[in-house]
Amino acid sequence: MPFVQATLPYAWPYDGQLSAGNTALILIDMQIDFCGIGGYVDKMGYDLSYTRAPIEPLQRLLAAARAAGLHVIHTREGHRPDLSDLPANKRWRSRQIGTNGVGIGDEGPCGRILVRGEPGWELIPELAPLPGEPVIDKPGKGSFYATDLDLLLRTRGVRNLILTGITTDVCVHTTMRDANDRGYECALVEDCTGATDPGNHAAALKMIQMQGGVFGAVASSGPLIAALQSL
Ligand code: C5J
Repeated sequence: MPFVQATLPYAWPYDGQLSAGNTALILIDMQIDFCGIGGYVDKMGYDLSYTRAPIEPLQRLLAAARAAGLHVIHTREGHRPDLSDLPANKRWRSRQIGTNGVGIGDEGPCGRILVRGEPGWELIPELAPLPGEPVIDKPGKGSFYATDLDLLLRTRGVRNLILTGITTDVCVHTTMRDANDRGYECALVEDCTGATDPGNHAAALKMIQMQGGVFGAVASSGPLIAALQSL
């Protein structure tokens, strides 16, 4: 029974039932607005190196997942151009931190911030989806809320989720918590995720490991890739 031995706090998945058919790699919000020069996170004044750090390890993990035949699913956070799916409080709060009161839905250096169809909302070219790989458009932080992700996973017989992307403490954690409640067996890949604040990244990894793995397990890409290569 294949386990990824180097995961914390337990060898993942819990029962060794790891196969290409029952496992999906999910890449969360690897968008220009979050990790591109001039995107939303850059404009907020954060150090972009933190959200760009996962790109290279994730390229290697993505190649291994595709070679092993895993399901690969990408997500994008964004809103309709008329902003009818953007809650007023989300917009208001984003304007508090943005430069000159500019927030979600407003014009930024890469088009309107986190608006579907705008350049900044696009996935970065380094991790572009292949034809046939679903892209989930989500209006919120979690990948299940107001999307058909759960339907896609269940229809494909997926029960193990390998979670990557940005940001560790927001969209990746929200997705992991929700997935865990839905019964998915989750592993978050520490070097294939990143946060705007390294302290938050570390805390997010620590939280997962309490209570015997309260939301699942934490993996790193090296041992995970080795496990995928032996499937
Ligand atoms: C945020 C995300 N941080 N993808 N979105 O607003 O984590």
